[in-house]
Amino acid sequence: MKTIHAEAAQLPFATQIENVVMSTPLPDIHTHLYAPAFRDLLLWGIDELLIYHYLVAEAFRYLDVPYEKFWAMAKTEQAELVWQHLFLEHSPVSESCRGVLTTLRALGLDVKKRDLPALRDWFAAQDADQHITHCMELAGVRKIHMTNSPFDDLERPVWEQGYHHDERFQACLRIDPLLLAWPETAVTLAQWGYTVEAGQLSQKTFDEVRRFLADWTRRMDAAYVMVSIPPDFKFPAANVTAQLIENAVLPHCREFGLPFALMPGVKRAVNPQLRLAGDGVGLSDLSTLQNLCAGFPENKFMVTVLARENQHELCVLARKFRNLHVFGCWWFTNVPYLIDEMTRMRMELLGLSFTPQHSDARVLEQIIYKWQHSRRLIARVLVDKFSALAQTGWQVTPAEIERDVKDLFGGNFERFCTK
Ligand code: RAT
Ligand code: ZN
Repeated sequence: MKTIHAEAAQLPFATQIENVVMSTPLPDIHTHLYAPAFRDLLLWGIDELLIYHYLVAEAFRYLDVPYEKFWAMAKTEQAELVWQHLFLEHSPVSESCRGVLTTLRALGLDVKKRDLPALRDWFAAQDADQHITHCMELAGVRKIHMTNSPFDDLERPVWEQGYHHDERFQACLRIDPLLLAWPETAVTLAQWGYTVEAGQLSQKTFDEVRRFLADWTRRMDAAYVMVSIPPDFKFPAANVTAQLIENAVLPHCREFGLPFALMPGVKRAVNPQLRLAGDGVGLSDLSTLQNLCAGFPENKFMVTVLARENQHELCVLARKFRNLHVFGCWWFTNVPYLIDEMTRMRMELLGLSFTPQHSDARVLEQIIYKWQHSRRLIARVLVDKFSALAQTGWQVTPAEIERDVKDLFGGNFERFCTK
């Protein structure tokens, strides 16, 4: 009887929680989207949606065309192949397939017609700049964090020629080649006028790497410095990656007050023939993260891990170290089953002191489905948690619900960044 009463009593605030979660504007704190000034780097439209690397990996489950033949095709042909195999010849039940349909529906397009040429016509008629704002409104995203690499030959010239800030976008400095391909990167830095030595990590080299990081942090006005690292990454260690982190990246982040975003667990190019779709996942040794958080209390670490099996340990670490901010359900964990599990576990261990999601969108319109799907799951978890509180007699006010959702959707993150 008691439960029935509690359930009946929870109904009005369940609707309110859902409404607040579905409508609160939020910053998307990690994407691969670009402001229009970066021109072709901003991907959008139905063909790009269909050849998203998450879908390409799924399509190859059914395709028997040789990899090289697929890559030699025009994007439109690749998209047709994906459409044929993942949408027409089999029902599109995977999260990435369903995402395309959620997106089209939210844009007002009729998916049941299954009419790819008509979809192409609709996208071709959009004005790119207005379309960005429209997609952000539909997703409830108020700021898109980009992933900006000085090492990208298409992107670098835009910064060097003077990028005009677009208030919808926030830059973030991505440094994977610096930490994971030092011998080649040292040559590049030397060509750009930084006095570094590839063979020897002297104090001079660390200072010059810091000068490089400072120049690009200022040029981009970056919100944080970021790297994805393989599962076997260790810290402390005598290797170049660990040395550069300790002597250049961490002092740089301290000087500029920036979080260092770490994304452990990716095994790059498990199947290189799949190109961008060919990366895998491995279990990380998070004692590495413990060593970083404990050894550098003046640094801030924002972390998402790729392996499901690392999620619990990450939560426990965040209970020990307040300089660790847990965020997002990354890549292979960005599926309803795991978002639900991870969000519940995080809330049960960390309360509301984390950022439940980022989109990792590579194609503009993906922010619509990624956020719609995640918001629904987060709302369900919150309804359960507030219902459990109601059963104790604790009452939350509408203002408190709004406060808590705002914290989850950007408030916690923004405070962490300005600490
Ligand atoms: O999720 C993705 O699209 C991956 O390809 C990666 O880009 C990953 O998110 C990363 O930032 O390394
Ligand atoms: Zn990413």
